[in-house]
Amino acid sequence: MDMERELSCSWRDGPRFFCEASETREFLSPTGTFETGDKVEMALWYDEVNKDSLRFGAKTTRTLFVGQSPYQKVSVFETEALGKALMIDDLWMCAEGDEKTYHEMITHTAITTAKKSERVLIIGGGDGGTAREVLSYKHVKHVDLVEIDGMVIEACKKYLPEIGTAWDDPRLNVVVGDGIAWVKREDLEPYDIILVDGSDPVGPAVGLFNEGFYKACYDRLSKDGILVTQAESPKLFYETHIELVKTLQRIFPVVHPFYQTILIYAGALWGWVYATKGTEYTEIQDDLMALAEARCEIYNREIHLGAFAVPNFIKRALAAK
Ligand code: SPD
Repeated sequence: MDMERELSCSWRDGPRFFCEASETREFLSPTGTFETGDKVEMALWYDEVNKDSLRFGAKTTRTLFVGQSPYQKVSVFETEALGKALMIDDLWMCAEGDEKTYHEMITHTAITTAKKSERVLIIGGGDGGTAREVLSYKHVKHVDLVEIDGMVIEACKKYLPEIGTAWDDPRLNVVVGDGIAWVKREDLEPYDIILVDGSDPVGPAVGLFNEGFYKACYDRLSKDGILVTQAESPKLFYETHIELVKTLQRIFPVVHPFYQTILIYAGALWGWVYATKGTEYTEIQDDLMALAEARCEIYNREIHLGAFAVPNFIKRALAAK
């Protein structure tokens, strides 16, 4: 292989990384052989590793931010395929080229069916994408966004301003604090919609997958209130997903999981749960759907209705005790 020989150990050369081959090997891709001591260029990939058996990765061209908060590791990268992306504890949270699917689905499924959506609570959502979608509606009067980790908000404001475009909206009240404690407060005015936009169930987000938390959410909702929560991959995190749907079924009279594909998320097929005090996901309000369809990249009436189609393996699991 036509490769310059170098003797020094691994080093960084701008955004390109190299290492020294420690043995002679033949590779299929790129085709060729390198020998001990050859300088080998390495692409810098960041992978979300699941159960030590699957990787979901992106080739990165720049590391913009890496920090350790009291809660978790926060990283922002520039990726070749999906633009800038946020990882928390080495798990993908959002990527510019892919985030609209997630933020549109978590937001508009609730708003287009809500009888009232003046007061909205977002738990998590530190990248600002969900707040951006909620605040796109002029009739929304007040949004509380309660994110436990100030570092996530600051990193996203600085490095992902294209995602959080509504930080300065006067209707948005950002609280850096514990969302679980927030929903237990009995002095709060009821919310018409609660959106749980937390991260995966590791670190501070573990408590967002807990019955006590969702009971408190139920109590904080207004008469016709709607809750939508992210619910992990139904394939890769099957038990977590099923358990979350069943937990919500013990609390809310109407509960429907729904699905959409998110390229960067582990398992690609992603789940959310729609839980209400009575409203059905089919009760679409035409004027609100028209507003959503006018602005969204993927969300529309057909996507909304189709997303609630439940795969058989999930139907069976939910039917079983
Ligand atoms: N690993 C994916 C977990 C998704 C949870 N929320 C994403 C944050 C986007 N606002």
